[in-house]
Amino acid sequence: ENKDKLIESLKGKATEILGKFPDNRCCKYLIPYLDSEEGKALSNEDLLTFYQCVRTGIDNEDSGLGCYAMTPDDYTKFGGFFNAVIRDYHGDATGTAVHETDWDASGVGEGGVLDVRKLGFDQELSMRVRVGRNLKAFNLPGKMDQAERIKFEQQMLGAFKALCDNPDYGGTIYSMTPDFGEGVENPNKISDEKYQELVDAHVLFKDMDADPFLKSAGISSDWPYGRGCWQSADGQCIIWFGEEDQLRIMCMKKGFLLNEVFDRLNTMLKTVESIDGIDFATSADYGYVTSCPSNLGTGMRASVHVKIPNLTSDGTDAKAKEVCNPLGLSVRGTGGEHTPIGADGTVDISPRARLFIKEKDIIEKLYKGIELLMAEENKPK
Ligand code: ADP
Ligand code: CIR
Repeated sequence: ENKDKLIESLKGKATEILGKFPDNRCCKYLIPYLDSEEGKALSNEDLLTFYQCVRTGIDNEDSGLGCYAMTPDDYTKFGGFFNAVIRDYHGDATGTAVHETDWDASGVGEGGVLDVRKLGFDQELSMRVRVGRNLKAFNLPGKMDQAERIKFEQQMLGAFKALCDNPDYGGTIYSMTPDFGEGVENPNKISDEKYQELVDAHVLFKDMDADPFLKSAGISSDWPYGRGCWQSADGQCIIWFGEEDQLRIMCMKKGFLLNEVFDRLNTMLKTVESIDGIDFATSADYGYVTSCPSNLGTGMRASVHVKIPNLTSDGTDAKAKEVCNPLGLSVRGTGGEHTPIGADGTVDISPRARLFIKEKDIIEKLYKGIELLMAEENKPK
């Protein structure tokens, strides 16, 4: 009876929201899903998990996706729902595409070199490539409780120590976790000042509690337990733990050659995957599993910070988005998602595609995207 009530309430809210926000994919697909054979057969327990997955899209009416997975299994358990959302968002009209991984970028650019100086840049660009990854052995962050967050951090400490001991990386572990529970001290705890310094340097992520999308999904719960990062001695390799995905693995540096951050990340991932206890969750159809369906597949966001004062002369990113959208590029602020553009007109540009695209094609898309964007920026008025 309670089950029927929850189903009717979800469908009612979804219908109401769709009247105002027809692009809310969670609301669009949950109605036919709950009416389908698969939806009707959900046990009470699974229905509650499903509610946890879609709650963010009900609470945040302007969601584009409006759902997160709570465990890697959810993508199959609620397959009828997620499959519809995923193939719509990622533009797979065939409905049958299967994700393939390919990091071999030796054929892109000129002999594998993507040099932004060829695009007219005479100053170094800040370049970053990250991937989202999750371990099979743990729940996705939305379903983790404080104890599991601590356990996950403690398990990762072994991997981070292995990287610190590796002469190619070295480095430091920074943790925000107040304590490991039951009076156990956290040896890597940083001060609030250090945390802010690392956020300002783009090394650590911002306070997740301030993000209503993550909050409704439980992804920001128990903040700041189980949150922090490892950073290599040269500062360029970083692994976040406890953000939207269990792990965000990245390379970041200032330079001219986009392929450098891409190739170094590929090398670093091979090292990380060879460490005991690191077994990433994958899906046969969707590649690497991430919390948010937008990141499935490669889990990759490849970005640069570029200055486009003409396209941002009104102080907003409106014109930049107008130009970037048809190019398949996302525009973010200089502090990341949901932050303002830089005062000098600097924005964060990255290809939007992550699933049903190869890693090597993402980095090439970024290079070509910068070229097309700068052509618009420099067009005589
Ligand atoms: P994600 O990239 O993991 O999806 P965000 O968009 O929130 O998450 O960005 C996280 C952090 O990475 C922010 O501090 C952002 O400024 C920084 N960042 C992203 N791209 C670059 C870049 N090319 N150069 C410097 N910092 C970057
Ligand atoms: C949404 O559904 O709109 C949010 N949960 C964020 C989705 C992914 N991020 C994005 O599109 N930039």
